[in-house]
Amino acid sequence: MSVLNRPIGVLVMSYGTPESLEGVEAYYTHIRRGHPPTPEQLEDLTNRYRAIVGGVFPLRENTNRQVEALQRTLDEQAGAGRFKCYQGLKHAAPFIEDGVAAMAKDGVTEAVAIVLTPQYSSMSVGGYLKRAKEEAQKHGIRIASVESYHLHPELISALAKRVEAGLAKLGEGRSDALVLFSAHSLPEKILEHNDPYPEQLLETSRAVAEAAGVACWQFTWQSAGQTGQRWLGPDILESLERLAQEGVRYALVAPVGFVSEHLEVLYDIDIEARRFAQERGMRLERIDMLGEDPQYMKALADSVVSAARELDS
Ligand code: FEC
Repeated sequence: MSVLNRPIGVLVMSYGTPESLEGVEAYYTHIRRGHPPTPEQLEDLTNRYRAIVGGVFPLRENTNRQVEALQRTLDEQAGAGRFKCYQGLKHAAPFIEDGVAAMAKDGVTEAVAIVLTPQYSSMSVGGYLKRAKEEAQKHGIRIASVESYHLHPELISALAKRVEAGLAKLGEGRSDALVLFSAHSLPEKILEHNDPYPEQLLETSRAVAEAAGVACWQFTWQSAGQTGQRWLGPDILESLERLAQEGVRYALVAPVGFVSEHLEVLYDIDIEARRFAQERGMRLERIDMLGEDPQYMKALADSVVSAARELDS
């Protein structure tokens, strides 16, 4: 029987966010691999969450909606019942291991693991997949994985449309605007092992710029951690400082390493970077995030269906 004739579990993985302001400490401790944050670090993070939403954590609902939309897209594309989606989060419940256990409980024996972020790094997507595979092995589930889909034509087209709409927000400034593609920074040590993350991000940015007809663009990092190590740069604030000195007055940020609205977008770009730009006489706008965009869902569904074919071999 072909693999496409039996139900296959789809472990859809995302970062995770706290349940409430009281849950921030446990969440932060998990991110820090069991080391609790100092009171100052905890206060800083709690204040950032307060600044964006005052106690609501948008990533939770956004991820729920994305997983539901992917299920609908897979049902349409492959037929209802062929795939069943389960959620697995990196730093919050339901954790990756909970998602795999839920599949096992339902009798799933074959599955595809996919992370919602499009570009691969050994430190990000690689870490999610390792946990998924280890847990699947314990339950006797055969698992195929999607490592990246950063150049899928539907993803590029969805992002290009958002760049075009974002430039339109700048009105007359659009013709002088610079598009600043961005993604979460990682410690520089990933470069020691030829990690594909920086190159994949540049490839996504280049393809989106080309599809949107944008000639004036740069790539920058954002949201680096305060860990004492060197992180990939330049950071978005350094880039904005330099651009302001060069006379750039309009910038559109396109965070192509993120797929929904959450802290790193709503605080780091919409509050911190925007204020920083304004103080330097620049106007900064951001593209709308992908959320449940049908083209993004198609990119995810195509990636799942082609990974599922590996289960046959
Ligand atoms: O809205 C939310 O509640 C969560 C937003 C959020 C997303 C996200 C995505 C990525 N991260 C990545 C790497 C790191 C590394 C560290 C790290 C730390 C944090 C902290 C918070 C946080 N991250 Fe995150 N990240 C989000 C939130 N991240 C909060 C802790 C405080 C801070 O630094 O602000 C450093 C860990 C360490 O201490 O060793 C590394 C990467 C992504 C994008 C890919 C993905 O979605 O998985 C890479 C969303």
